Amino acid sequence: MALTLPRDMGDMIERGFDRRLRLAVTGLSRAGKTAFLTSLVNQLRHAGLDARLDLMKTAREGRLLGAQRIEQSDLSIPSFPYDEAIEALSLSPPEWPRPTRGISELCLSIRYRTALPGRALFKAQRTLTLDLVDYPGEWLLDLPLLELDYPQWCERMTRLQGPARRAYAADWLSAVQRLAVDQSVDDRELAELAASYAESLKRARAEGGFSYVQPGRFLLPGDLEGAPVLQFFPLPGIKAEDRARLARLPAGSLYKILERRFEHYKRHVVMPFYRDHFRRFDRQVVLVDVLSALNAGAEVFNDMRMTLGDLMKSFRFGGNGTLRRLFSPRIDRLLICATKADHVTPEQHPKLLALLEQLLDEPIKDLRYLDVPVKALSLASIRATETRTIERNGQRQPVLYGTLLDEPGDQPALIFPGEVPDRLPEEAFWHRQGFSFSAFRPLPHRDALPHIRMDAALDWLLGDKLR
Ligand SMILES: Nc1nc2c(ncn2[C@@H]2O[C@H](COP(=O)(O)OP(=O)(O)O)[C@@H](O)[C@H]2O)c(=O)[nH]1
Ligand SMILES: [Mg+2]
Repeated sequence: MALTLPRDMGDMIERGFDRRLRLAVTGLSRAGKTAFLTSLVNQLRHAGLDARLDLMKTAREGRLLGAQRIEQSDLSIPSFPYDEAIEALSLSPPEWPRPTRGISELCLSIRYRTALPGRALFKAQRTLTLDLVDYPGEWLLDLPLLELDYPQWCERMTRLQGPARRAYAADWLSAVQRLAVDQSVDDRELAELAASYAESLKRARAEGGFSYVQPGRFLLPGDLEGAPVLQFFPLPGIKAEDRARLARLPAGSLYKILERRFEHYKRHVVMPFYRDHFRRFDRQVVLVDVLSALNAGAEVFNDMRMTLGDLMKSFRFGGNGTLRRLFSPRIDRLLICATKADHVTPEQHPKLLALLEQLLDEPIKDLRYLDVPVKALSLASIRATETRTIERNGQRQPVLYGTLLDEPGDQPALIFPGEVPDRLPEEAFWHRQGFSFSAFRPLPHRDALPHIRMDAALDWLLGDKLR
């Protein structure tokens, strides 16, 4: 008689034997999530063949046999477009995969030989089922909203406005400042104002490079595009201490409508993400594009620092915080990566790592205190440059060799992008900024995708599960 288990129970048994792992990858948009997941899957597919995975113990010991895609476990989440990504990278000339928005998932079955002591007979083949999830880091920026009421949020957003940011929000600000909190507004006017607010966030992101944008879904609305739940905004000048007075305003007033939508957004957009997805992650990768932020200057760099500080709060769920109380997450290991390390020459990599660690100094300290294992790395998921050495003024100097993305003619060039500061830059640094990172076209590839330290990432994320 065939024995079948209810799905949940089968899931539980596999987990008990350490045979299933849910690994989530996040980062702000363009941090390199698609590239990272594509490379991760590609390296595992090529394990035991041509993938270069010396920093991954299981592979080094010759125990990693390979990986195959199997049906994902959550059929309601869009599939991660791995095949499309590989297709783009295989074009001539190769192209970067198209940007994805929202959450996606892919499932791998990894085969390996155990390293447990015992006779050859018992060096059994095992499989680890790996669920991979890609989701926007912007969504994590909404976590703090769960602890704020609408007046508190307004106050916070007003405080955020630096000069460059205010410039992007000028149209919206002048429109919203003409309104009074107690006046009535119709749906159309509200939709227009909300669209103008969302537009200012999008421009601050796309043109200004700013990453602190709230609410997170305004930038990447997914299937909520155009829904009233996304049609609200902070009212400038509102203070948390005015709460009692504001509470007495009529239900149809501008203030009351916005407050209701804000609360609705928290309950029906922010909470479900944590409840339905975040709560189920076992391990988490956070990708940070430190180099692009450095390129963009002081205000953007400091903005990214603040953004990451807030984003990382989602992983600090010890004690009796909101997250633990509401969702009891179970992430037991974290990897934080400075991506696109191939944009600088190899001797700069230690500095890039030091800078990442300084950027995330406070969150990393908090995680260590809570005893969550966390590791930081600099890596290139898909290496787009090679390193060469040139002689300049009698000195040997490493340079990058690659094809610039926005250069016509596709001629490879030798480039020295400059020095990465190994600590948080001071005022003076921004005035004598001596580097410029440009985007490269991916290298043509025949076998496994070229990378830098993806194997170290894999070792930290999976090594203990492949013994
Ligand atoms: N040189 C280089 N560029 C990368 C790498 N990873 C990502 N990029 C660049 O960053 C862009 C955004 O990456 P993507 O993975 O789409 O970011 P996502 O929005 O976080 O999914 C890509 O189109 C590439 O131009 C890398 O490892 N090396
Ligand atoms: Mg993506």
